Amino acid sequence: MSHAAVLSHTTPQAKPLLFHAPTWTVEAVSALFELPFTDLMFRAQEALRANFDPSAIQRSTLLSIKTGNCSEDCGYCSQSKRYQTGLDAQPLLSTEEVLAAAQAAKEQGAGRFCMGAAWRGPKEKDLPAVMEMVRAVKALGLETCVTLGILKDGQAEQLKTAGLDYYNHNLDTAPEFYGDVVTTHTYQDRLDTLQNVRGAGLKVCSGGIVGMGETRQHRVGLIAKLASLDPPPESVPINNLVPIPGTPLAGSEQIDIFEFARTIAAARITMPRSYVRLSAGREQMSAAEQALCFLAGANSIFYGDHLLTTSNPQMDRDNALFENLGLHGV
Ligand code: SAM
Ligand code: DTB
Ligand code: SF4
Repeated sequence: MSHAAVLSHTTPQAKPLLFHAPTWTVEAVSALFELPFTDLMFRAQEALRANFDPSAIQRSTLLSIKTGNCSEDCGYCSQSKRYQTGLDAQPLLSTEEVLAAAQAAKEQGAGRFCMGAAWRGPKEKDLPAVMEMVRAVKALGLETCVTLGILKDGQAEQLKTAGLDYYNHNLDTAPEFYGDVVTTHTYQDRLDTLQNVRGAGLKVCSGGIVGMGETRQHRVGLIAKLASLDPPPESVPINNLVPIPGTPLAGSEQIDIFEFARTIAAARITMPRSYVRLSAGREQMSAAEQALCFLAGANSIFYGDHLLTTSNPQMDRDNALFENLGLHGV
């Protein structure tokens, strides 16, 4: 060992007094994407194994509690009222309906129940009903998550008092591409909501979508932005675009599976203690493609026959996949 190396291991100055997570610049994330594929997978497995049981997969079940008729123009979404997607809109479900779905999810083995509403954001009059749902689901012993859009000051605190664990609000893509996908709200609106959620002491679930016609640099930008949130989100959903006929992004070119796996690996390496979720788009993937995503460091899935308005693999198919790969759900 060189003198300098010995010094750096023994001098007190070499030991930082406080632990600081590394800051992930766009350049540093870009360098990860450029690695040879097998090196990237290896780095992702190292990061996963340093922090998690690599064969334990967190399972969240989704329910759409209010469907369609949304004022926003997100170019990927079946629920915007601006696009003819043939969706059957539904007003807010009752707590009884939500509770029955949560009970079934619990019996099937889900650990978390996520409730999604097609709102720009909740109105004051909407919150008490959602809070009642959160209380009821929490009382079943499930972790709770809601995704309701942009929150106004004080709303995150109200949800916290109802026992909410996680708030999902995705950054979805890089800041410079966001305006190509959505024009009715801004990237800054999304960052502000994430800050409100953090400020209320809730756990953050935030990720994005790939396959919207973005460049690799935009995928890099998304991961760098998520990883630079301080602290980073506890849960990071990576969605593969589910093309919805009638939406502006319906004709986007499908992303190459290796590029998708690279995005998952970059999320794993830059946010090593977070759950990285292989999210929408799983139904269109083969078992081998999903296994590649687990090798890339994904350790969470949506579990249940439905996402919000589109379908997800049947639970018995997922159970068979887990059995085959020696994975277990948590
Ligand atoms: N309205 C709220 C909002 O926009 O934050 C919550 C529901 S919204 C449907 C939640 C997330 O689902 C979006 O941010 C996006 O990441 C994802 N999503 C929606 N449609 C999708 C699609 N067609 N393919 C992949 N992901 C999609
Ligand atoms: C997330 O990142 N993906 C979920 C959840 N958070 C709310 C939603 C996926 C939606 C896929 C298209 C649909 O079913 O409408
Ligand atoms: Fe509305 Fe959310 Fe869909 Fe955007 S993603 S149109 S805000 S439901």
